[in-house]
Amino acid sequence: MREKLDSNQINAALGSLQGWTLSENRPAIEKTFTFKDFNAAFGFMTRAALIAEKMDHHPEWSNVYRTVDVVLTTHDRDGVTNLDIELADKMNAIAAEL
Ligand code: H2B
Repeated sequence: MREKLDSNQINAALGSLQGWTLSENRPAIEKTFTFKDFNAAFGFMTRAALIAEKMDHHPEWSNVYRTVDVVLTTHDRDGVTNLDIELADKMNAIAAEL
């Protein structure tokens, strides 16, 4: 699960991850989530944090009012792995419930 993906594999995965793009300056994927209000944004972060901790895979993220900027990368591999893809997919699912 922690094999570094090459750019073809990353692009293939991004094809089914709505809103996620490859970061420009680093081997990472990113997305800006926008919610109804701060409550929804923070609810998203709370749920995502619990999942991230279970996966032992942690996002780089920041929150301003109702937006959450997320960057996912696997520091141990200095690249994007399936763990990033999996967490991105779970974050999309959480956001879809809010
Ligand atoms: N999160 C992310 N995003 N990348 C990692 O390489 C990583 C992590 N490594 N969370 C984990 C923790 C590692 O440091 C621990 C020791 O398992």
